Amino acid sequence: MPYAYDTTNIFARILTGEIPCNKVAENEHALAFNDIQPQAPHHVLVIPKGAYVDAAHFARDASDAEILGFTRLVAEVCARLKVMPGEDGAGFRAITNAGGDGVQEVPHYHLHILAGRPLGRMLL
Ligand code: IU
Repeated sequence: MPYAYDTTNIFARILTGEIPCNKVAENEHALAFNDIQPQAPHHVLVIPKGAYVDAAHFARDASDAEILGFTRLVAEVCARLKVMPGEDGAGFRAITNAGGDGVQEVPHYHLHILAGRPLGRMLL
């Protein structure tokens, strides 16, 4: 179920360069940039460059190279933010919202990387 990039999809417009972003890292298959409404001292969104609507769509249809590139960029973001988990208590939270029940706002797959403060238990 590929979707066509269109002018209503803000992340597609960021990928085409039509709209600027505060870039954190990038590789051939993925882009990472700061969320405009950060929920933590560090709040980065990692998105694939391919047109995937959500995590399930990406996991089902992306190529191995795309999945590897995306995953490696997550590691690069954590390294750049200096939040790789270690004995100093550093760490991060990675979450993604999908579909209606997941309350996904932007229909292009994005992984939220939150870090920089104790994030508390996730209580749903
Ligand atoms: P969600 O998982 O789809 O609910 O989250 C969308 C996120 O995209 C949310 O945290 C917004 O602050 C963020 N965002 C952004 O960084 N830049 C934008 O231009 C828009 C939304 I629109």
